[in-house]
Amino acid sequence: AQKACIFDLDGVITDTAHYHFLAWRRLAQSLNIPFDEEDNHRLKGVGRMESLAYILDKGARTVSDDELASLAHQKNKDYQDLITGISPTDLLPGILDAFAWLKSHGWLVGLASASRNAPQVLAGLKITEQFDYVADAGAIPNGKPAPDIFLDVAKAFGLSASQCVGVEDAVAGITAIKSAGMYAAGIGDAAVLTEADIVLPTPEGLPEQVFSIF
Ligand code: G16
Ligand code: MG
Repeated sequence: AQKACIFDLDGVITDTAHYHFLAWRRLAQSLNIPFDEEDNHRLKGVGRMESLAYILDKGARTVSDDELASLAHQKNKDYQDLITGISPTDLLPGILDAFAWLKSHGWLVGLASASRNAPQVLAGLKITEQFDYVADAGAIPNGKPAPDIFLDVAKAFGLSASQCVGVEDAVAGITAIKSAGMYAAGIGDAAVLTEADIVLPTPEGLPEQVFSIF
């Protein structure tokens, strides 16, 4: 049967997760709200407005709708500054090998990133053409940990969840993959990504340890 691999972007294909962290920490600091690595883990894979709501809530802060929009804009501006100049050297180890394996074995390749900046990041990395389908984060109402974005890709491929492997670095993302009923490969720390079916420290090994046995 046809199979598909559905990738997350930030933290799986390239380390933009770190740039999101820097931009959020800068925004939180400007509001005098503490922001640490643990907050960062909770926000990985979580959409822009939901992340902002989490930070404001942590600081017990309420703001007007106008200020909310301006804070979100500020974070995105900082993030976009950090990702200008992103290039193929920013691909994480093993990613190009994973794409090559998938292509040579006839799998479909999808992207399920919560980021509205995903198309620019793919273009900078020069991997846009590796994807058969890229989900439009702006068109999906329920963000991760909801399964919607992964189900959107499966639907675009005409596949059932059991034919799909999801690859994620975020706790919210692994939850989304498992709620979608898919096989979840985590990239990172097994002690953090406890819901994943398998966890690898980096994308290296995806072909041998995940795809070939699926
Ligand atoms: C990413 C990041 C999140 C970020 C979200 C929205 O998701 O992990 O930290 O808040 O996208 O990004 P933007 O503000 O660019 O729309 P993913 O799913 O690629 O890990
Ligand atoms: Mg991610």
